[in-house]
Amino acid sequence: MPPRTPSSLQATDTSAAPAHTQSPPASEKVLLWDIFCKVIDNYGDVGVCWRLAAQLALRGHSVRLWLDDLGPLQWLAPGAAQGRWPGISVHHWPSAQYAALVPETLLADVWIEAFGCDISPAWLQSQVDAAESQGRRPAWINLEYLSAEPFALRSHGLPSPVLQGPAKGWTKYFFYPGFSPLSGGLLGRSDAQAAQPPSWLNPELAAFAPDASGERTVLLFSYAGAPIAALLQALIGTGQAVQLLVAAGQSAQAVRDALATLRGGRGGQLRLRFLPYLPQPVFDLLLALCDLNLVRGEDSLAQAVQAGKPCVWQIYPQDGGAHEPKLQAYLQAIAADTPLRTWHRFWNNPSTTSLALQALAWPWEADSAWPRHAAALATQLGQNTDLCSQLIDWAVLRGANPTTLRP
Ligand code: TRH
Repeated sequence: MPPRTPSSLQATDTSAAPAHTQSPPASEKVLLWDIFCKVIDNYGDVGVCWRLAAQLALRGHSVRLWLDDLGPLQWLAPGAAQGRWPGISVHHWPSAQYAALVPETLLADVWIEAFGCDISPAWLQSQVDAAESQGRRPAWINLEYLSAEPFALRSHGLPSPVLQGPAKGWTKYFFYPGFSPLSGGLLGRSDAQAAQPPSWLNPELAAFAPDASGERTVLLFSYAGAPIAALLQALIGTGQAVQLLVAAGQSAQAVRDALATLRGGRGGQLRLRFLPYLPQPVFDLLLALCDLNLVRGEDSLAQAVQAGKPCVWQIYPQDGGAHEPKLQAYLQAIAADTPLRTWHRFWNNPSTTSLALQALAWPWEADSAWPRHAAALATQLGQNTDLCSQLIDWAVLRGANPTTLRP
C-alpha cells in the first residue's frame, strides 16, 4: 500500500525536499499518523515530535504534524513547514486553517498525543464520526516525557479509558520512552547520514572544526541556571586547548553575561565560538563529534547518550525539586560512577564554583574511563528497540488485533 497523504494536505513545493525517503521493510505496513504537539516552552516538544515524524517518514509512513507553534521548526527542519519534506505535512493548530481542514481530514491509523496535550474537541468529533462510519478506530497513544523513574516503566503501555468528550468510551495508551529494554526506548537519529562515520567536513560544521593542535571541543547547550562563569574559568584553568561551542539561545546569552563578570580572567587556551541555530541532523552530528557534550532537556540528552560521547545532563528544573529523583534515576540507569555523579551534581547547581569544576576529571585526561563508559552505554542502548520501531510495531499489532491492550 503506498503512503497515504490526503490531497488537501499534500506538500505544496518539493523542490528542496531532502532525498532521504526510504522504503519500509516489506513486512512493514504503511500507516497514516497524526502527531499533536503543544509547545510548553523551549524546543524539546517540537524537537521530539519532529524527530518522530521524520523517522516515520524515513520509513515510508505518512505523517501529519499538528503544532501550535511553528517557530522552532524553521531552523530545526528548514522547509518542513512549507511542505518540503516527503511524507510529512505540517499544520498550525488551533487556527482558522485547522478548523477549515476538519471536514476533509482523512481518518488516520494512529494518533500520537505528545506529552498529554489534548486534541481539540471539534476535530475529535469529526474524526469520531468518521471512525464510526468506517467501523475502525485509530490506535491512540499518549507519548510521555523521557524518564528512567520506576513509575515510567510501570505505566508504559497502560490503557487510559477516555471518560468524557466526543471519544468517550475509547481508550488511549501510555507510551514512555526510556533507557531500559522494557521501556518505549529512545528516538534515534532521523537522517540518512546516521550510518556514516561523523565528520567535521559537513558544510554546516566545517567552520567549527577544532584546530590541528589537539584542541578539544565542548558543546554547551544549557539553561540559564547552569554555572557558566565557573565553567569558563575552569576551562581556562585546565591548561588544555579547548574550543567551547555555544548553542544559540539561552546558552549564548548566559555566556555573554558570564564574560562580563570574568574581568581579567579571560584568555588561556579557551576559544569561544557561538553557533547559529542548526538543523536537527546537524545538531545530532555535532553531538557525535564533540569531546564533551553539556546538554539539557530531553531530546538532546537522548541523542547525546546514543552518540557515545561523554555528556553531562542539565535537567529541566521543576517546582518542588521534582527533577531531582528524575536525575538520580537517570544516573542509576546509566550506571554512572562517582566522578560522573559529581559532575551532574555540580553542573545542576547554579552556585558551583570554578574551583569545584576545576577539581573534576575531564574526559580527555589520559586515565579517564569516561569515554569508554560513554561508548559502552551507547552500544548497550543500541541493543534496545528504538521508540519509533516500537510505536510502529504496536500500532500495526493493535490494528491487527484491537483487543491487545499492551504493546
Ligand atoms: O529545549 P529543551 O530544553 O526542551 C525541554 C525538554 O523537552 C524538557 O523535557 C521539557 O520539559 C521542556 O523542554 C519543555 O531541550 P531538548 O529536549 O534537548 O530539545 C532541544 C531540541 O532542539 C532538540 O531536538 C535539539 C534541537 N536543537 C537543534 O536541532 N539545533 C540547535 O541549534 C539547538 C540549540 C537545538
